[in-house]
Amino acid sequence: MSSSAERSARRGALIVVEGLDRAGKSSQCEMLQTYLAERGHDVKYIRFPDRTTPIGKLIDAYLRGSADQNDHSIHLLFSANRWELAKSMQRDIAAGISIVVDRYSYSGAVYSAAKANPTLSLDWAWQPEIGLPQPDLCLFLNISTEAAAQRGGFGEERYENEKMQTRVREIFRALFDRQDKVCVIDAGRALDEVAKDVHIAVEKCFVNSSRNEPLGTLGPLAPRAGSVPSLS
Ligand code: DGP
Repeated sequence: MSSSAERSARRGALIVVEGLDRAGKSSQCEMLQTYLAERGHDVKYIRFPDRTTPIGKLIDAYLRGSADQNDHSIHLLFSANRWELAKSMQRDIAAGISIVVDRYSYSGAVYSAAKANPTLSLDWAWQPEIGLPQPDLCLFLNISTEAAAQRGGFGEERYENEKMQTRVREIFRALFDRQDKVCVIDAGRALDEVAKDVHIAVEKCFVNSSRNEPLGTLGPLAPRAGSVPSLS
């Protein structure tokens, strides 16, 4: 089989970029999309929440503060917003298209659990994510809360305050202790330096990934145990 035939026979990769607000996710996603396209990969970019769907419009109003929602209801709407796209993501991946995703189930579980609502634990929050497409790689752009706060625009939406972001950062750490396929990248540096590490991690994923197997689905969280990956 020729290399181009091999490439088209292989499924695409599902690559998620996560991080605090203002960690630089959107810039890195854009740069990664360009990087992959320039190397001959078919690639798409999507972001969650997708504010264009009817559910996304409810989420948008909630985030901007023009509508209120019960913590559990909004949590399930965020998840439903991902489920809306699940089938088309699976179709694209099967057709050999790689997808770069700006936020995913990890933000979904973490931001809701960070509200410290006693009936909305991380484990509860993860449940509706089970069965969604399983990323081949989750890149966590790690930045301190203080550094994120200093970047432009912080404070415009509902969760953009230091108290919430500090909780979010702690809970990402707890979640990633219970997940594999996560790569933590120091995002407190210049864009190009961060991009270099992103590209190295993605190249490794392309070489090592189980892309000869069909795309998996997210399963339950591993039990709480083991060492905590360092985010410092
Ligand atoms: P962004 O468009 O990436 O700036 O995300 C908007 C905000 O929504 C951001 O503060 C993170 C938060 N967010 C993203 N996904 C979810 C989710 O699934 N659940 C909750 N509760 N918050 C989320």
